[in-house]
Amino acid sequence: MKNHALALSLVSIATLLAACGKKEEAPAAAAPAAAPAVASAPAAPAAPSVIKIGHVGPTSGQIAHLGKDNENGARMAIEELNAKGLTIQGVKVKFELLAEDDAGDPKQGTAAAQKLVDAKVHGVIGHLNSGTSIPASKIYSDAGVPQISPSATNPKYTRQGYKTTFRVVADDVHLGGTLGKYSVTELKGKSIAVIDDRTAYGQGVADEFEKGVAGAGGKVVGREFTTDKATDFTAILTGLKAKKPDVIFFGGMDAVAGPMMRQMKQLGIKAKFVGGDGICSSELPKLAGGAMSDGQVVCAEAGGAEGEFKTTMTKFYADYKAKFNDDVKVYAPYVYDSVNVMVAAMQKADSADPAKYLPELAKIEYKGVTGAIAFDEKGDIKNGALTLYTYKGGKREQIAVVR
Ligand code: ABU
Repeated sequence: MKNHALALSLVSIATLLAACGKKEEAPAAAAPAAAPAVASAPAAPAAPSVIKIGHVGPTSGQIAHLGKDNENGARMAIEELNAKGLTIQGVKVKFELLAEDDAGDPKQGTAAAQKLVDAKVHGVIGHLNSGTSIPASKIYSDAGVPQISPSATNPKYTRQGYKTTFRVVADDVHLGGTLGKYSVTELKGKSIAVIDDRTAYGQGVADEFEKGVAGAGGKVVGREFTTDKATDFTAILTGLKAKKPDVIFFGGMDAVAGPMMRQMKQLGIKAKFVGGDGICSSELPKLAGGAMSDGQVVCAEAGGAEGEFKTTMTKFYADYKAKFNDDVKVYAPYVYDSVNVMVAAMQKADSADPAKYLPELAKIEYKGVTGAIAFDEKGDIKNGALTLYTYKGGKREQIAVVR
Protein backbone atom coordinates (compact mmCIF):
# COMPACT_ATOMS: atom_id res chain seq x y z
CA MET A 1 0.00 0.00 0.00
CA LYS A 2 2.79 2.36 0.98
CA ASN A 3 4.74 1.41 -2.17
CA HIS A 4 1.69 1.87 -4.30
CA ALA A 5 1.15 5.40 -2.93
CA LEU A 6 4.79 6.20 -3.64
CA ALA A 7 4.47 4.89 -7.20
CA LEU A 8 1.41 7.08 -7.73
CA SER A 9 3.33 10.03 -6.36
CA LEU A 10 6.18 9.42 -8.82
CA VAL A 11 3.79 9.13 -11.74
CA SER A 12 2.15 12.38 -10.68
CA ILE A 13 5.45 14.21 -10.52
CA ALA A 14 6.46 12.83 -13.91
CA THR A 15 3.11 13.97 -15.35
CA LEU A 16 3.59 17.45 -13.95
CA LEU A 17 7.13 17.70 -15.34
CA ALA A 18 5.96 16.47 -18.74
CA ALA A 19 3.24 19.14 -18.73
CA CYS A 20 5.92 21.74 -17.98
CA GLY A 21 7.88 20.50 -21.00
CA LYS A 22 10.77 19.20 -18.87
CA LYS A 23 12.49 15.84 -18.96
CA GLU A 24 11.87 13.39 -16.16
CA GLU A 25 14.57 13.47 -13.56
CA ALA A 26 15.97 10.45 -11.78
CA PRO A 27 13.54 8.94 -9.27
CA ALA A 28 16.19 9.40 -6.61
CA ALA A 29 15.25 13.08 -6.54
CA ALA A 30 11.54 12.35 -6.00
CA ALA A 31 11.49 9.08 -4.03
CA PRO A 32 11.94 10.54 -0.54
CA ALA A 33 8.88 12.79 -0.99
CA ALA A 34 5.95 11.05 0.67
CA ALA A 35 3.32 13.68 -0.10
CA PRO A 36 0.99 12.36 -2.77
CA ALA A 37 -0.45 15.72 -3.77
CA VAL A 38 0.85 16.99 -7.12
CA ALA A 39 0.44 20.61 -6.08
CA SER A 40 2.78 20.27 -3.09
CA ALA A 41 5.50 18.32 -4.88
CA PRO A 42 8.68 20.38 -5.28
CA ALA A 43 9.78 20.82 -8.87
CA ALA A 44 12.73 18.53 -9.47
CA PRO A 45 15.76 20.51 -10.67
CA ALA A 46 16.02 19.93 -14.41
CA ALA A 47 19.74 20.62 -14.52
CA PRO A 48 22.37 21.93 -12.14
CA SER A 49 22.67 25.68 -12.54
CA VAL A 50 26.38 25.37 -11.76
CA ILE A 51 28.45 22.86 -13.72
CA LYS A 52 31.79 22.14 -12.11
CA ILE A 53 34.74 21.41 -14.34
CA GLY A 54 37.97 20.33 -12.68
CA HIS A 55 41.40 21.16 -14.07
CA VAL A 56 44.64 19.69 -12.77
CA GLY A 57 48.19 20.57 -13.72
CA PRO A 58 51.49 21.46 -12.05
CA THR A 59 51.02 25.14 -11.20
CA SER A 60 53.89 24.91 -8.73
CA GLY A 61 57.36 23.41 -9.12
CA GLN A 62 59.78 23.32 -12.03
CA ILE A 63 57.20 23.17 -14.79
CA ALA A 64 54.72 25.59 -13.23
CA HIS A 65 54.94 27.70 -16.40
CA LEU A 66 53.45 24.76 -18.33
CA GLY A 67 50.80 24.07 -15.68
CA LYS A 68 49.73 27.72 -15.66
CA ASP A 69 49.61 27.70 -19.46
CA ASN A 70 47.23 24.75 -19.35
CA GLU A 71 45.12 26.31 -16.61
CA ASN A 72 44.90 29.55 -18.60
CA GLY A 73 43.54 27.58 -21.55
CA ALA A 74 40.81 26.18 -19.30
CA ARG A 75 40.01 29.64 -17.90
CA MET A 76 39.66 31.10 -21.37
CA ALA A 77 37.23 28.38 -22.40
CA ILE A 78 35.15 28.65 -19.23
CA GLU A 79 34.89 32.44 -19.45
CA GLU A 80 33.81 32.28 -23.08
CA LEU A 81 31.25 29.56 -22.36
CA ASN A 82 29.78 31.60 -19.51
CA ALA A 83 29.55 34.65 -21.77
CA LYS A 84 27.46 32.59 -24.21
CA GLY A 85 24.77 31.93 -21.60
CA LEU A 86 24.25 28.26 -22.46
CA THR A 87 21.24 26.30 -21.26
CA ILE A 88 20.81 22.63 -20.36
CA GLN A 89 17.30 21.25 -20.06
CA GLY A 90 16.07 24.81 -20.49
CA VAL A 91 17.99 26.03 -17.46
CA LYS A 92 20.73 28.63 -17.83
CA VAL A 93 23.98 27.15 -16.60
CA LYS A 94 27.17 28.64 -15.23
CA PHE A 95 30.45 26.78 -15.58
CA GLU A 96 32.76 26.84 -12.60
CA LEU A 97 36.45 25.96 -12.87
CA LEU A 98 37.88 24.01 -9.94
CA ALA A 99 41.62 24.33 -10.54
CA GLU A 100 43.99 22.05 -8.66
CA ASP A 101 47.79 21.92 -8.51
CA ASP A 102 49.43 18.49 -8.55
CA ALA A 103 53.02 19.82 -8.89
CA GLY A 104 53.57 17.07 -11.51
CA ASP A 105 53.81 14.57 -8.67
CA PRO A 106 51.88 11.26 -8.88
CA LYS A 107 50.88 11.31 -5.19
CA GLN A 108 49.68 14.90 -5.32
CA GLY A 109 47.94 13.99 -8.57
CA THR A 110 45.80 11.30 -6.95
CA ALA A 111 45.07 13.58 -3.98
CA ALA A 112 43.90 16.31 -6.35
CA ALA A 113 41.76 13.79 -8.26
CA GLN A 114 40.08 12.57 -5.08
CA LYS A 115 39.45 16.16 -4.01
CA LEU A 116 37.70 16.89 -7.29
CA VAL A 117 35.63 13.71 -7.11
CA ASP A 118 34.62 14.61 -3.55
CA ALA A 119 33.61 18.06 -4.80
CA LYS A 120 31.31 16.27 -7.28
CA VAL A 121 32.80 17.72 -10.43
CA HIS A 122 30.96 16.94 -13.64
CA GLY A 123 34.18 16.37 -15.58
CA VAL A 124 37.94 16.88 -15.39
CA ILE A 125 40.47 18.32 -17.83
CA GLY A 126 43.97 17.05 -17.08
CA HIS A 127 46.27 16.16 -15.78
CA LEU A 128 49.19 17.66 -17.68
CA ASN A 129 51.71 14.88 -16.99
CA SER A 130 51.44 11.21 -17.83
CA GLY A 131 52.84 10.32 -14.42
CA THR A 132 49.88 12.03 -12.75
CA SER A 133 47.17 11.40 -15.36
CA ILE A 134 47.61 7.63 -15.29
CA PRO A 135 47.09 7.01 -11.54
CA ALA A 136 44.38 9.71 -11.37
CA SER A 137 42.46 8.04 -14.20
CA LYS A 138 41.49 5.11 -11.93
CA ILE A 139 39.96 7.50 -9.41
CA TYR A 140 37.92 9.25 -12.11
CA SER A 141 36.93 5.92 -13.65
CA ASP A 142 35.76 4.52 -10.31
CA ALA A 143 33.68 7.68 -9.78
CA GLY A 144 32.34 7.69 -13.36
CA VAL A 145 33.81 11.15 -14.00
CA PRO A 146 34.96 11.82 -17.60
CA GLN A 147 38.58 12.95 -17.89
CA ILE A 148 40.23 14.50 -20.92
CA SER A 149 43.98 14.98 -20.87
CA PRO A 150 45.23 17.71 -23.19
CA SER A 151 48.88 16.70 -22.93
CA ALA A 152 49.61 13.35 -21.25
CA THR A 153 51.14 11.29 -24.03
CA ASN A 154 52.15 7.98 -22.44
CA PRO A 155 50.14 5.31 -24.32
CA LYS A 156 49.18 3.52 -21.10
CA TYR A 157 46.87 6.41 -20.14
CA THR A 158 44.17 5.26 -22.57
CA ARG A 159 45.04 1.55 -22.51
CA GLN A 160 43.66 0.61 -19.11
CA GLY A 161 40.13 -0.16 -20.29
CA TYR A 162 38.52 2.89 -18.63
CA LYS A 163 35.50 4.31 -20.41
CA THR A 164 36.02 7.72 -18.80
CA THR A 165 39.50 8.36 -20.17
CA PHE A 166 40.12 10.58 -23.22
CA ARG A 167 43.04 12.48 -24.74
CA VAL A 168 43.08 15.11 -27.49
CA VAL A 169 46.73 14.71 -28.52
CA ALA A 170 48.78 11.96 -30.16
CA ASP A 171 50.61 9.48 -27.94
CA ASP A 172 54.31 8.71 -27.46
CA VAL A 173 54.27 5.78 -29.87
CA HIS A 174 53.54 8.25 -32.63
CA LEU A 175 55.66 11.04 -31.13
CA GLY A 176 58.80 9.09 -30.20
CA GLY A 177 58.61 6.82 -33.24
CA THR A 178 58.34 9.75 -35.66
CA LEU A 179 61.23 11.64 -34.04
CA GLY A 180 63.38 8.48 -34.09
CA LYS A 181 62.79 8.00 -37.79
CA TYR A 182 63.26 11.72 -38.48
CA SER A 183 66.61 11.72 -36.67
CA VAL A 184 67.91 9.02 -39.01
CA THR A 185 66.29 9.96 -42.31
CA GLU A 186 66.20 13.78 -42.14
CA LEU A 187 68.84 14.77 -39.59
CA LYS A 188 71.11 12.04 -40.95
CA GLY A 189 72.10 10.96 -37.45
CA LYS A 190 74.74 8.23 -37.53
CA SER A 191 75.55 8.14 -33.85
CA ILE A 192 72.51 8.78 -31.68
CA ALA A 193 72.45 9.10 -27.90
CA VAL A 194 69.40 8.99 -25.65
CA ILE A 195 68.78 10.48 -22.21
CA ASP A 196 65.55 10.28 -20.23
CA ASP A 197 64.27 11.59 -16.91
CA ARG A 198 62.81 8.26 -15.70
CA THR A 199 59.25 9.62 -15.56
CA ALA A 200 56.33 7.82 -17.17
CA TYR A 201 56.55 10.31 -20.01
CA GLY A 202 60.32 10.71 -20.35
CA GLN A 203 61.25 7.05 -20.24
CA GLY A 204 58.31 6.03 -22.40
CA VAL A 205 58.94 8.52 -25.18
CA ALA A 206 62.68 7.70 -25.16
CA ASP A 207 61.87 3.98 -25.56
CA GLU A 208 59.63 4.78 -28.54
CA PHE A 209 62.33 7.04 -29.98
CA GLU A 210 64.83 4.18 -29.81
CA LYS A 211 62.38 1.88 -31.62
CA GLY A 212 61.94 4.55 -34.30
CA VAL A 213 65.72 4.86 -34.74
CA ALA A 214 66.12 1.08 -35.00
CA GLY A 215 63.21 0.80 -37.45
CA ALA A 216 64.85 3.39 -39.72
CA GLY A 217 68.17 1.50 -39.63
CA GLY A 218 69.89 3.93 -37.23
CA LYS A 219 72.20 3.28 -34.32
CA VAL A 220 71.83 4.25 -30.66
CA VAL A 221 75.33 4.54 -29.23
CA GLY A 222 74.42 5.30 -25.62
CA ARG A 223 71.52 5.60 -23.20
CA GLU A 224 71.69 7.56 -19.96
CA PHE A 225 69.16 8.73 -17.45
CA THR A 226 68.63 11.57 -15.05
CA THR A 227 65.61 12.80 -13.06
CA ASP A 228 62.95 15.43 -13.61
CA LYS A 229 64.52 17.54 -10.84
CA ALA A 230 68.20 17.22 -11.74
CA THR A 231 70.32 20.25 -12.51
CA ASP A 232 73.77 18.73 -13.06
CA PHE A 233 74.29 16.58 -16.14
CA THR A 234 78.07 16.81 -16.40
CA ALA A 235 78.74 13.13 -15.69
CA ILE A 236 76.26 11.71 -18.20
CA LEU A 237 77.12 14.27 -20.88
CA THR A 238 80.85 13.65 -20.45
CA GLY A 239 80.23 9.90 -20.80
CA LEU A 240 78.18 10.42 -23.96
CA LYS A 241 80.67 12.92 -25.45
CA ALA A 242 83.22 10.13 -25.72
CA LYS A 243 80.80 8.33 -28.06
CA LYS A 244 80.72 11.34 -30.41
CA PRO A 245 76.96 11.60 -30.83
CA ASP A 246 75.62 13.72 -33.67
CA VAL A 247 72.08 13.60 -32.23
CA ILE A 248 71.08 13.59 -28.55
CA PHE A 249 67.44 12.80 -27.76
CA PHE A 250 66.08 13.88 -24.41
CA GLY A 251 62.89 12.36 -22.99
CA GLY A 252 61.79 14.89 -20.41
CA MET A 253 60.56 18.43 -19.92
CA ASP A 254 61.87 21.86 -20.92
CA ALA A 255 62.88 22.79 -17.36
CA VAL A 256 65.54 20.07 -17.44
CA ALA A 257 66.33 20.34 -21.17
CA GLY A 258 67.33 24.03 -20.87
CA PRO A 259 70.10 23.55 -18.29
CA MET A 260 71.18 20.35 -20.09
CA MET A 261 71.72 22.36 -23.28
CA ARG A 262 73.77 24.91 -21.36
CA GLN A 263 76.02 22.15 -20.05
CA MET A 264 76.29 20.60 -23.52
CA LYS A 265 77.63 23.93 -24.76
CA GLN A 266 80.08 24.19 -21.87
CA LEU A 267 81.37 20.72 -22.75
CA GLY A 268 81.64 21.57 -26.44
CA ILE A 269 78.96 19.11 -27.55
CA LYS A 270 77.45 20.39 -30.78
CA ALA A 271 75.03 17.52 -31.45
CA LYS A 272 71.48 18.17 -32.61
CA PHE A 273 69.17 18.15 -29.61
CA VAL A 274 65.90 16.31 -30.22
CA GLY A 275 62.95 15.95 -27.86
CA GLY A 276 59.24 15.38 -27.60
CA ASP A 277 56.45 17.75 -26.66
CA GLY A 278 57.81 18.13 -23.13
CA ILE A 279 60.71 20.27 -24.35
CA CYS A 280 58.87 21.84 -27.29
CA SER A 281 57.75 25.02 -25.52
CA SER A 282 58.07 28.70 -26.25
CA GLU A 283 60.03 28.87 -22.98
CA LEU A 284 62.90 26.57 -24.02
CA PRO A 285 65.19 29.31 -25.47
CA LYS A 286 64.96 31.24 -22.19
CA LEU A 287 65.64 28.10 -20.16
CA ALA A 288 68.62 27.26 -22.38
CA GLY A 289 70.04 30.72 -21.64
CA GLY A 290 71.50 31.35 -25.08
CA ALA A 291 73.10 27.90 -25.38
CA MET A 292 70.88 26.91 -28.30
CA SER A 293 72.10 27.56 -31.84
CA ASP A 294 69.67 28.15 -34.69
CA GLY A 295 68.26 24.86 -35.99
CA GLN A 296 70.04 22.79 -33.33
CA VAL A 297 66.82 21.70 -31.62
CA VAL A 298 64.14 19.59 -33.27
CA CYS A 299 61.06 18.78 -31.22
CA ALA A 300 57.45 17.84 -31.74
CA GLU A 301 54.16 19.01 -30.27
CA ALA A 302 51.71 16.09 -30.12
CA GLY A 303 49.08 17.91 -32.15
CA GLY A 304 48.94 20.18 -35.14
CA ALA A 305 46.71 22.53 -37.05
CA GLU A 306 46.37 22.27 -40.80
CA GLY A 307 44.10 23.84 -43.43
CA GLU A 308 41.21 25.83 -41.92
CA PHE A 309 42.58 25.16 -38.41
CA LYS A 310 45.72 27.21 -39.06
CA THR A 311 43.52 30.30 -38.82
CA THR A 312 41.74 29.22 -35.63
CA MET A 313 45.02 28.24 -33.98
CA THR A 314 46.69 31.53 -34.96
CA LYS A 315 43.71 33.46 -33.59
CA PHE A 316 43.89 31.48 -30.34
CA TYR A 317 47.58 32.38 -29.94
CA ALA A 318 46.75 36.08 -30.48
CA ASP A 319 43.75 36.02 -28.12
CA TYR A 320 45.81 34.26 -25.46
CA LYS A 321 48.61 36.84 -25.76
CA ALA A 322 46.10 39.68 -25.50
CA LYS A 323 44.47 38.16 -22.44
CA PHE A 324 47.47 36.94 -20.45
CA ASN A 325 50.25 39.15 -21.88
CA ASP A 326 52.27 35.98 -22.43
CA ASP A 327 52.88 33.44 -25.19
CA VAL A 328 51.21 30.04 -25.32
CA LYS A 329 53.78 27.61 -23.92
CA VAL A 330 52.54 24.41 -25.62
CA TYR A 331 49.18 23.01 -24.66
CA ALA A 332 46.81 25.87 -23.75
CA PRO A 333 44.88 25.51 -27.05
CA TYR A 334 44.43 21.77 -26.45
CA VAL A 335 43.10 22.46 -22.95
CA TYR A 336 40.74 25.05 -24.41
CA ASP A 337 39.48 22.46 -26.90
CA SER A 338 39.19 19.81 -24.19
CA VAL A 339 36.86 21.99 -22.12
CA ASN A 340 34.79 22.86 -25.17
CA VAL A 341 34.51 19.30 -26.42
CA MET A 342 33.33 18.18 -22.97
CA VAL A 343 30.69 20.90 -22.88
CA ALA A 344 29.64 20.10 -26.44
CA ALA A 345 28.94 16.53 -25.27
CA MET A 346 26.89 17.87 -22.35
CA GLN A 347 24.87 19.94 -24.78
CA LYS A 348 24.28 16.99 -27.08
CA ALA A 349 23.08 14.93 -24.11
CA ASP A 350 21.19 17.96 -22.74
CA SER A 351 22.64 16.91 -19.42
CA ALA A 352 25.74 17.49 -17.30
CA ASP A 353 25.23 14.12 -15.62
CA PRO A 354 28.42 12.20 -16.48
CA ALA A 355 26.49 8.97 -17.06
CA LYS A 356 24.34 10.76 -19.65
CA TYR A 357 26.93 12.83 -21.51
CA LEU A 358 29.73 10.23 -21.49
CA PRO A 359 28.23 8.26 -24.43
CA GLU A 360 27.96 11.53 -26.39
CA LEU A 361 31.58 12.38 -25.63
CA ALA A 362 32.72 8.97 -26.84
CA LYS A 363 31.08 9.47 -30.25
CA ILE A 364 31.47 13.25 -30.64
CA GLU A 365 32.70 14.92 -33.80
CA TYR A 366 33.84 18.38 -32.85
CA LYS A 367 35.77 21.13 -34.61
CA GLY A 368 38.08 22.85 -32.15
CA VAL A 369 40.73 25.51 -32.59
CA THR A 370 43.40 22.78 -32.85
CA GLY A 371 41.58 20.59 -35.36
CA ALA A 372 38.83 18.02 -35.73
CA ILE A 373 38.31 16.01 -32.55
CA ALA A 374 36.79 12.52 -32.46
CA PHE A 375 37.85 9.64 -30.25
CA ASP A 376 38.64 6.02 -31.03
CA GLU A 377 37.46 3.09 -28.88
CA LYS A 378 40.27 3.69 -26.36
CA GLY A 379 39.52 7.41 -25.99
CA ASP A 380 42.48 8.53 -28.09
CA ILE A 381 42.09 11.24 -30.69
CA LYS A 382 41.51 9.80 -34.16
CA ASN A 383 44.14 10.62 -36.76
CA GLY A 384 46.23 12.70 -34.35
CA ALA A 385 48.82 15.05 -35.79
CA LEU A 386 52.32 16.07 -34.73
CA THR A 387 53.99 19.40 -35.40
CA LEU A 388 57.74 19.36 -35.83
CA TYR A 389 59.50 22.52 -34.72
CA THR A 390 62.96 24.00 -34.55
CA TYR A 391 64.13 27.27 -32.97
CA LYS A 392 65.68 30.22 -34.74
CA GLY A 393 66.59 33.52 -33.14
CA GLY A 394 65.12 32.28 -29.87
CA LYS A 395 61.70 31.64 -31.44
CA ARG A 396 59.92 28.38 -32.15
CA GLU A 397 59.59 27.85 -35.91
CA GLN A 398 57.36 25.23 -37.49
CA ILE A 399 59.00 22.65 -39.78
CA ALA A 400 55.96 20.57 -40.71
CA VAL A 401 52.70 19.01 -39.53
CA VAL A 402 52.81 15.23 -39.94
CA ARG A 403 50.30 12.44 -39.26
N1 ABU B 1 53.54 14.89 -23.09
C1 ABU B 1 54.53 15.68 -22.48
C2 ABU B 1 54.25 16.20 -21.15
C3 ABU B 1 53.22 15.56 -20.38
C4 ABU B 1 53.43 14.10 -20.14
O1 ABU B 1 53.01 13.28 -20.96
O2 ABU B 1 53.97 13.75 -19.08
